[in-house]
Formats: sequence, C-alpha cells, structure tokens
Amino acid sequence: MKVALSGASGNVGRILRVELQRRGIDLRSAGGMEPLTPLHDGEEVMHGDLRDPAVVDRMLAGVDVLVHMAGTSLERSLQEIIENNLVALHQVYEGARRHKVRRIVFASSNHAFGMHAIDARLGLNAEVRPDGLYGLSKVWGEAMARMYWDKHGIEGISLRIGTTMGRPPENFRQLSTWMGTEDLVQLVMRSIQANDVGYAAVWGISANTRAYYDLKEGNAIGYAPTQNAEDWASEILAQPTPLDPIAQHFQGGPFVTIDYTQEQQRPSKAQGLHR
Ligand code: 15L
Repeated sequence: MKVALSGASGNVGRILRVELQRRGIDLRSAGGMEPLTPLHDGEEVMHGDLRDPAVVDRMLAGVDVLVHMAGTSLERSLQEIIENNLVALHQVYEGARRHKVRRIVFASSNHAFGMHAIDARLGLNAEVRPDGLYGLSKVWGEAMARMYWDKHGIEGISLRIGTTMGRPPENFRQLSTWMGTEDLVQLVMRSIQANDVGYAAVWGISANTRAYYDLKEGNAIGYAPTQNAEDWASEILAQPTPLDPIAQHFQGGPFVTIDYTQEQQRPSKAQGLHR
C-alpha cells in the first residue's frame, strides 16, 4: 500500500514522516515550498504548491491513501485560508478522483468546535461552532470529505486534532486538548489501516481526564488512546494560566480571543486560575 503524506515539513508531518516509515509504511512525503531530503532510502520526497494540479498529480500517482496534513494551521487572513485550506484542498480531492486514491485522512481541528464552552462534553455529532476563519475552513474540509465519499466513493476520515506537538502539555487548556506522540501515531496508523470506514470523524486527542469530548463513544477506526495529559496536571496547575478570560471560557482557547466582539458574553472579570 502506498501512502502519501502532505504537509510533511510541518509540525505534525515531521513526526509522522519518521514514525510511519518506522512502522513499515511505504511513504511519499510532500513538502510545501522547500525541497525535502529523504530520511531513508525508501522515502520518496517531493514538494510544491497543491493549488497546482500538476503538483497534486505528482503527489498522488499510484497512491492508495493520502494523509493530508498540509494547509494553514493558524488563524490567518481570509485570502490565505481560502487559498491553502479551500482551493488547495479542492485540488487535492479532484486529484484523488483522477488517481483513484482510496482514502483521504484529513487533518481537521478542534477549532471547528472552539466556540463550545469548556464544560460541554461533545459527541462526534456535536454542532460545529468554529472559532474563526481557520476553524471555519476545517468545517468546510470535513464537509468536503463527506461529499467525496457520498458522491465519488473516496473514503474520508476527519481527524479533529487537538494540540499535538511532540512535547508534554504546557498549559491548563492542553490538559483537555493534548494528544501525545504515541497516540498521534496510533491515530494515523488506524486511519490508514482500518477497513471499510466510508466516512468518519474521530477526535484526535489523548485519553485526557479533562477531555472536552466524550471519548467513551468510541469511533469508526478503533482508535483507543492510551496517554493522558493529566500525568502533567500537578506541574501545570501550580502555574498561573496564560489565557485571558475569553480564552479560558471557550474550548478554542486563544483562537477565540482573536477578533472577538461579543461583549455581552464576555466574562466580567478573570475567574481566577485555571478556569
Ligand atoms: C490547531 O488546530 C492548530 O493547528 C495548532 O497550531 C494548535 O493551535 C492547536 O489547534 C490547538 O488548539 O492547540
């Protein structure tokens, strides 16, 4: 089975390039603007702008599964988000049709749900409540994955990734949103290897005691996280939270504070540490 990994030079991609190959995945890693150097003899590399169908063709020729990690991963201008997360994503899906790619694993985000309050426990069918343009683009991406399964039979798995950066959790919010590297790798391996998924969404976090999501619900790919951010809770709770009152109130944390004008919902004052 041939697997392509887009966004291979990004924070998550860099981890997956190493870990997927280590687990015997036959990998083609695709970077953005900068050329990549193969990490092993077996690793095929390429790079380029995914808005260009010729680049997409090079990425997807002979590929069974695409792990699509490319795109803008922060709150940015509407133009940048549209180009990278809508236009390029559409090119990727059209390329998948041309090359008969069986499955696309799509890096969605917790920020598609970031306007839920932190005391909500979301099931997989929760209402989307994006916390900005980036989160909105992930709602569109999940819907695109759904549509290409329904209309074209390309399997889709939307990974609603929390916070994953190859390090322990660093603040109070991450006690809820963190995903450790072992769990990240398990999540992506299950996404590649699970049979007959059709379309499914999965929460991409560890088995965190303070998860914003109902992990008991299970998921279509059999992802069963084993790490827990709570192992770092005592150190984190001993520090003041770096988040402002808005960011403390909503699941999306600091993304919510950007361009937030809903004054009447604004908590009147800081609600103490770690709220
Ligand atoms: C994301 O979706 C971002 O890509 C990443 O940069 C983090 O901000 C993460 O969410 C998070 O919520 O911690």
